[in-house]
Amino acid sequence: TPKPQTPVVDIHTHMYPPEYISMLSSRASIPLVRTFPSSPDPRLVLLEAEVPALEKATGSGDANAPGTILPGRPLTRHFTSLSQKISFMDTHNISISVLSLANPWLDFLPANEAVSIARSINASFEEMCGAHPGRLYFFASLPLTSPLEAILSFITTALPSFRHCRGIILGTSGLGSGLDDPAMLPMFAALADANLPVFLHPHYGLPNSVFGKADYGHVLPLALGFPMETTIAVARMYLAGVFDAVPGLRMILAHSGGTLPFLAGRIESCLLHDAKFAGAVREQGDRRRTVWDVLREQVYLDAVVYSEVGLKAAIEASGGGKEGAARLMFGTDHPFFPPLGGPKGAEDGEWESVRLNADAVGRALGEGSEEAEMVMGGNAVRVLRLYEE
Ligand code: 5CU
Repeated sequence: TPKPQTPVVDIHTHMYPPEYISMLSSRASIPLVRTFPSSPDPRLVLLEAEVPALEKATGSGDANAPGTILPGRPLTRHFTSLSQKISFMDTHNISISVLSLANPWLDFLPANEAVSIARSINASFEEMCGAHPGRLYFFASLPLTSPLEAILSFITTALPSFRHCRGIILGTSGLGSGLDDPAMLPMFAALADANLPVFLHPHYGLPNSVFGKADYGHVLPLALGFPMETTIAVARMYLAGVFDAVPGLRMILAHSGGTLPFLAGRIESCLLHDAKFAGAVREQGDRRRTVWDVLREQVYLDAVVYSEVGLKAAIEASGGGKEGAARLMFGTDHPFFPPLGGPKGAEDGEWESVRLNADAVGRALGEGSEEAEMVMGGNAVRVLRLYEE
């Protein structure tokens, strides 16, 4: 009998529902949506690194000159349209997508509006998932600018009403002071009790000053700023003892954990050689859980790293072999990183960014191997309970 095919599951795939785009269109500071006469699509401006270009374009007549590079990215249908998402999935043989609101989520909302907007945005995702049974699930967004009690109540009372919710998406700012903030512990505990993994995603990057004065487009903030942000956030959680305090917490780290697989050894060594931690290290002895233990027990990594070299490091850091491969999950980062400069309509065909990630899985684990199938979908089905009601 033929082997039943494991579905391909994309766990890193974003959308902005229409009400979110309306909010951005009325804003004066990032995140915002702006139209420019020289661009057929409105521009979506999200990142601090895009502010200098935004100021240049809005402060002078340059934006209308032919050939001018406009700030941000074109806001195409790929960011907002459900039918476009399904068509993207079909083009790339993706059976199931676990959708999430893209950055910066609800991080910027006034406290008094956050809960009602969070209800409405998550309800939009629930409706989209309901319209395509078996094909779509989602990571919910939390009203993080609300008082903690309201967030906890959102987790325990609102989220269970969303049948297709399989976790939450979270940025690195948490309640405003990062994820090592002790005030985050009740939230992490509530998520662990609800069996909802946290998909951790960067947005804030590194300060513009570290990237110098020359304009290298989005390369440095996205290739380096995003992964460092994730690495620092998780290292802070580890050093603060969050993983020990909430052993049921499960994190899925975007972009294969930033640079964590590569730097875990250095984090561990710096800790062992730091006077601040020496006493605790001695006292805990063999009971101390290392960064490596946390990676193997409480962390999953997406496979959005675009090369088998990074992917192999991620698998090794997650335990290696089959154990390590069981902790990685395929993703596309759609609608970011579309093909550029091709013929009109190229965005509706195959995306090189998707192929790079799928090829990396085949190269790292063997095309068609059991481990490759686990990463391409089997792990997501198991970890995110995709076929359960
Ligand atoms: O291209 C970008 O700026 C991004 C972004 O903002 N968020 C994301 O998930 N990927 C790429």
